[in-house]
Amino acid sequence: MSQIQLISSAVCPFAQRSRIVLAEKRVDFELIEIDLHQKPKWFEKISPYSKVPVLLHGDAVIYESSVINEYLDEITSSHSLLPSSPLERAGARIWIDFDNTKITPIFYKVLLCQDEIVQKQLKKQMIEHLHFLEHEGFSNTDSGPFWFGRSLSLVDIALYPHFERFEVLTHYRGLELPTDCKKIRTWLSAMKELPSVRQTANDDAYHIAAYETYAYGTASGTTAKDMQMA
Ligand SMILES: N[C@@H](CCC(=O)N[C@@H](CS)C(=O)NCC(=O)O)C(=O)O
Repeated sequence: MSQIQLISSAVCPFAQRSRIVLAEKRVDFELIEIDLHQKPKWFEKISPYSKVPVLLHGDAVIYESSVINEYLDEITSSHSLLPSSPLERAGARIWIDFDNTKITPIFYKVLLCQDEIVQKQLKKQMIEHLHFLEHEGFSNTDSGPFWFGRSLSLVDIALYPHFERFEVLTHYRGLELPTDCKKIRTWLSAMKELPSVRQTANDDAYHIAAYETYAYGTASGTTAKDMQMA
């Protein structure tokens, strides 16, 4: 296999998804960390959205964490992180999409919003999404803690990083992971024990500091702008 390089940043939850996949699939790769506040010129040239993660595989440039993760899953021969049946694979992609289009944008909106009345509505929406995930999504977990029971999948990996950062919402916005989201809580504890997650994880204090500019409305990066409009 040609040389694989992942352009990443330690703070980035989306890059963390791809780092977990690389670790799970035991891919030999080079990690290139960049400072998102001072993006190198070479990065701006190769990254169409000016965002990490970007995967370089030989001459190919692949971006968007969900796309990178499926690509990595397909080019590596070890156990797949997607189920074998097309129907179950479709189900996995639906929930990865749910994370990308519902949970992730609300996470940032709650944090970026400076108006307390709107914050309240956004927090309510987040709780609705969490209950939907708990009741409609985590339905296969009777045989194990992960999305598809015993085996880890790309759904778990897509969801995990923003749950690792949930304390940021508690700290800045008083939003807690609801106690009745029992399946999510059990799943989160199991995820935190995985070696691939431990290698890429940071603690609450790290994340709280990393999101300070979002919480005080001074973040000026591409992600903050995109999420305001999402
Ligand atoms: N949808 C993208 C999101 C990637 C993203 O937003 N990355 C952030 C870091 S967490 C970034 O590079 N932002 C650049 C900036 O804010 O200027 C993915 O899944 O890869």
